[in-house]
Amino acid sequence: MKTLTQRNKKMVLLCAISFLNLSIFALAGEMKEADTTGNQQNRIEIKDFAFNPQTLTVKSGEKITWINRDEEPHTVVSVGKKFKKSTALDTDQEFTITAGAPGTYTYFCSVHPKMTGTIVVEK
Ligand SMILES: [Cu+2]
Repeated sequence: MKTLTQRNKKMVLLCAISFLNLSIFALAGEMKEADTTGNQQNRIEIKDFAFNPQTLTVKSGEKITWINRDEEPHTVVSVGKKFKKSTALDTDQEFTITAGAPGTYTYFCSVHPKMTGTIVVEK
């Protein structure tokens, strides 16, 4: 009888350990997922003569990629030439820069100057 109780205790302990292990696995999985998202590129879609999202917040050193989803050519030009300008982007063509010093950067499309967007670079 005594041995049975001890065995039961052992089983309970084993169950607890495997449950803990599972929780740790779940936690590690979540952390990995969050990490992957953080490493993803920051994308701005150009569609229907607008930059989407209109304002994008990134961290210094991260890449920012614009992609033109319109049938019209568009450009990305920094107000005050704070970063390199793109060529005229054809449909599905991309343009990438690396975010520099923290600050707020506005840009526009030189073909359609009413198209504007903002990039906020954080430390
Ligand atoms: Cu345009």
